[in-house]
Amino acid sequence: MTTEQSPARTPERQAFYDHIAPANLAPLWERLHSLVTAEPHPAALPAIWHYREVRPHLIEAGGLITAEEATRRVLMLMNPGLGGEASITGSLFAGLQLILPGEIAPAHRHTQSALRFIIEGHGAYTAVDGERTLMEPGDFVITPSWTWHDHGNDTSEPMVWLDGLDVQLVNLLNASFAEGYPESTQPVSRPEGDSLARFGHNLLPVDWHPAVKTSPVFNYPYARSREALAILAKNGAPDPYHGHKLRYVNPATGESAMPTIGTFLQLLPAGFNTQPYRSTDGTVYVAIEGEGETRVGDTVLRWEPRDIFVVPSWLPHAHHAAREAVLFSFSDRPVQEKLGLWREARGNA
Ligand code: GTQ
Repeated sequence: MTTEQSPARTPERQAFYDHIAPANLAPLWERLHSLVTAEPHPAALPAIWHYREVRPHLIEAGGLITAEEATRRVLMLMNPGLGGEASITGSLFAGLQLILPGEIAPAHRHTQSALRFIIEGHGAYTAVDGERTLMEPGDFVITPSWTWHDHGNDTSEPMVWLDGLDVQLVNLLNASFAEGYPESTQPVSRPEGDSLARFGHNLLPVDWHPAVKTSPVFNYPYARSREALAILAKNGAPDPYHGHKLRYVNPATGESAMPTIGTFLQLLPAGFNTQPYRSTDGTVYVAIEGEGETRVGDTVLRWEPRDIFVVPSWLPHAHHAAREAVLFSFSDRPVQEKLGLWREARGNA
């Protein structure tokens, strides 16, 4: 029995529905087909934000409001299919954050986890639980749930990064808590690079046990990840569906670096076409290097470095790299995997 069509709404039935509505009751058979669909029907649409078009708006925002007054000066990437929701996919938030020279974004914490993927600028910092990390383009930086964090730019250039947060997931579950820190910046208690030394070299402190689900490494520098991809590309053939693709892991568990957001980095050799592929995790991509296009259903998204695009759940997509390309991506895949919901399909099946 498929659930594509509702039974006829006779006048007698309509009168019944009207009669029970005041009792907070409604007939499932009118809605079953839209509640339990044969396959995913995401409202989110494929979309792209070209950085060369977005950057002037960001800089304009920089003249309108300070990071301090805004708390976070972010232009949200609004999926055009989601009717003004602050979402790029059904479950995830994305925005571009600007910190101008001399500015700080004041310390606060929230139960939402955040990732930062650095787009432009060199050497501004984010501080997480007493440690600062200086950020470079391509770095993947994590703000774990409920950790104090503030951002600052002591350099002479603007700094821009892409924020990815699990806002919609946390709100769906009504599990949002947030609070401000009493000062605008938190005290620094550990030197820069401390976490990476302790946790980022395939070694762990001997008596350390993870207390939280997020990776203890909070900056995965691009220089290192890129080097791994370069060696993979030299050593063997790319996967037909993914090119050379790696996932970021929590070294303490081998699971995703963040519990709610999966993050990935892939290299597509020059001229390479991936085969059509789809999965249930709507995915946000950042083009870091190279040029190419991604076909998503009937839509073609042409990208160059710093562009951001989104592939909604279950839409077949294929990438073409005109030049050797590197893509960063993130999705809610770890959540779906933990719940036994995640699916993928290769080819157009
Ligand atoms: O940097 O803490 O894009 O709290 C949205 C909410 C960034 C942040 C966002 C946030 C932040």
